[in-house]
Amino acid sequence: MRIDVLTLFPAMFEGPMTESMLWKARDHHLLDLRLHDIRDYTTDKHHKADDIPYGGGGGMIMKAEPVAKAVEAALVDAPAGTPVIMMTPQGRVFSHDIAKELAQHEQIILVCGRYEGIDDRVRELIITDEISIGDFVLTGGELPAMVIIDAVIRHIPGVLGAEGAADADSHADGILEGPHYTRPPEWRGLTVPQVLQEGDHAKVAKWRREQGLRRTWQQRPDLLLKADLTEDERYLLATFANEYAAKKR
Ligand code: 4H4
Repeated sequence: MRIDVLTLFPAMFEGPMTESMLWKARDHHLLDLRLHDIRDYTTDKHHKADDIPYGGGGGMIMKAEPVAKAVEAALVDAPAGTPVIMMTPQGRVFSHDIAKELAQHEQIILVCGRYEGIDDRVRELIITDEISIGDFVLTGGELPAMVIIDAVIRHIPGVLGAEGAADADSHADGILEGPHYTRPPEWRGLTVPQVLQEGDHAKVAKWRREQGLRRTWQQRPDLLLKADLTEDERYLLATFANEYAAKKR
């Protein structure tokens, strides 16, 4: 998979994009990450990539032409339908499902805004998707781009090693993962659940699913409204509610 990142600050990507899983993905040619400095596409002698907003209001807005030229350069030889994604608080909120959707493409282009955003004519003419990583405003789209890259590459076969591991992630099937443990079996008076120590795969899988349901019920009950649950699992949730009610009495 190829990911093009258009940014005014390519150096921001050097650390995170050269560590562990991301580096392995690039080293194994599973990820072709290309950074483009938008400033390279300015044409004036001051390499101006931003300007004051029409109508006043303070702050600066990224100029349309350098961004458009950078996108056009990244789109050379790109497959038809390659997503050109702008990270913005106004976008659809990023999720596991969106990460999986984006991972299906041969190439995606991530456009990192700065300042108060990008001239809206870029959004009208060039951007095909707007994604937000949450309802807050950051100083730039670079960190959201790194979040998106990290989540998307988990769905590229071979990146995680254990095939299908991304499908076992929290949110993969609509609920959270349960607890994880490693050695030692006892630590500061807390013991690893016996079922995990015994290692019966079927029992472990059942325990993990139940623990995921319990954690989802406790931490993110909203997810349960959309999750695909069996009758037994719905019954189990009712027992959690009864346990909780009994404790409250
Ligand atoms: C873009 C700030 C648009 C404000 C930006 C606007 C996020 C986010 C983000 C730098 C850029 C900010 N990107 N998820 N949250 N004028 N990006 O904050 O639309 O308010 O992805 S604006």
